[in-house]
Amino acid sequence: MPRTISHDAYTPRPEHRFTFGLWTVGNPGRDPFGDAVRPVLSPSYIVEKLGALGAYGVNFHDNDLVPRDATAAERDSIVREFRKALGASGVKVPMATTNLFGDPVFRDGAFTSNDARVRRHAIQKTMRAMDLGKEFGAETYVFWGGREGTETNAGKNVIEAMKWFRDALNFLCEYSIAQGYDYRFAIEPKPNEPRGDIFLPTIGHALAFIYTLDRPDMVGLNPEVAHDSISGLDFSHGVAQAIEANKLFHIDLNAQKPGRYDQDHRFGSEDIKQSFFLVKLLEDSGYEGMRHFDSHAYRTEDEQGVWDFAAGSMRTYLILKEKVAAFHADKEIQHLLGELGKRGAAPGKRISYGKDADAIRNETFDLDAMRKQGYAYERLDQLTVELLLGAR
Ligand code: DIG
Ligand code: MN
Ligand code: MN
Repeated sequence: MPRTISHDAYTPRPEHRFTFGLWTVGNPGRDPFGDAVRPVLSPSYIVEKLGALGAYGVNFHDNDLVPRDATAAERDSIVREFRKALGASGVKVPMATTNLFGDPVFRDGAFTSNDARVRRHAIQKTMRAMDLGKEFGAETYVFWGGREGTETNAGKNVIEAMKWFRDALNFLCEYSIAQGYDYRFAIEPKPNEPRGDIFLPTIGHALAFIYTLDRPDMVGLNPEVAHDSISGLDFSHGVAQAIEANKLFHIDLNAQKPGRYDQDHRFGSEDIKQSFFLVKLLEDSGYEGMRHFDSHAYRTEDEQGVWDFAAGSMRTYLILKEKVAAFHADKEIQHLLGELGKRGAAPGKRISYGKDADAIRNETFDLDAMRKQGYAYERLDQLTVELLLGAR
């Protein structure tokens, strides 16, 4: 039995909705300082292996599946092969996206390049990639603007760039409607890399931008753990804001040490407590979307290591999901949360001017008592840590 496949409470199954990009387990281990260390894996083989591991779906950039220089006949044969592999394994294709960052033509960006011909080419390439995604039933379309940004502001009018970005998304929303594709678009923020600075760098920037679009209802977010960690932000806070705004359309799970380049490590392999709180947020909020791992195995790994990476990503999520249930069942934790609930932390304790203005205007407060009262977060966090360490 390969060491990767286990059969216990943490064995992933399609209903868990775990997905991987072709580019993740297919990552050959190339980095800016070294060549590929693993052979290229075919899309069909990847589908077969992910299906065997219990994944629900696989996602792709257009060129992960159909190389840029493929002829029409080659495209058709690749699509046929891929469809056969999907049919044999039951693996789905929930999300698709466009590679608007690999081709040198996008060196100054795609939708926000200073060259209008590049901007138009990027839109055309995305239209075709949307067609390809829909051939496999993709429902979410991700926009990661990896090249939308600058190294110097000397040559870029960022106000104009925002308008170009908006034009592209407005155009593609209309294309989706005209084609009857009913895609949900998901913008993926990232602060930098490969550009010195990337536009729409955080969940907040992207949310604000979405509300300037012609059809904001069609556009949400695909936030990624590592991209917020790079900026030193608490990722689950951004995800909570996206959920509260009904804009969490997809999510990229991985792991990252703060203050480093985008490591895209295996989910849960770095900050266990942050990973726990993220899983708790997704599960407690009833998030029904994909749990997409946008990450890859260490460059040290051979092919078996890649499948260890994939299996570990899903297994850790399920272990943390069980810890969430243990958190909710823990009497001392729930007692402390109950005390906070009585003080006003319980959901639904809202105010409005119409209902509360008079009461608040005339309310008296025992400020001395309020100043003295603590919140027992030290005990609450200690109990959480002990639960995660298996000490309770
Ligand atoms: C990088 O984090 C980006 C690309 O891998 C892809 O376009 C997107 C979808 O997960 N994430
Ligand atoms: Mn990343
Ligand atoms: Mn990503």
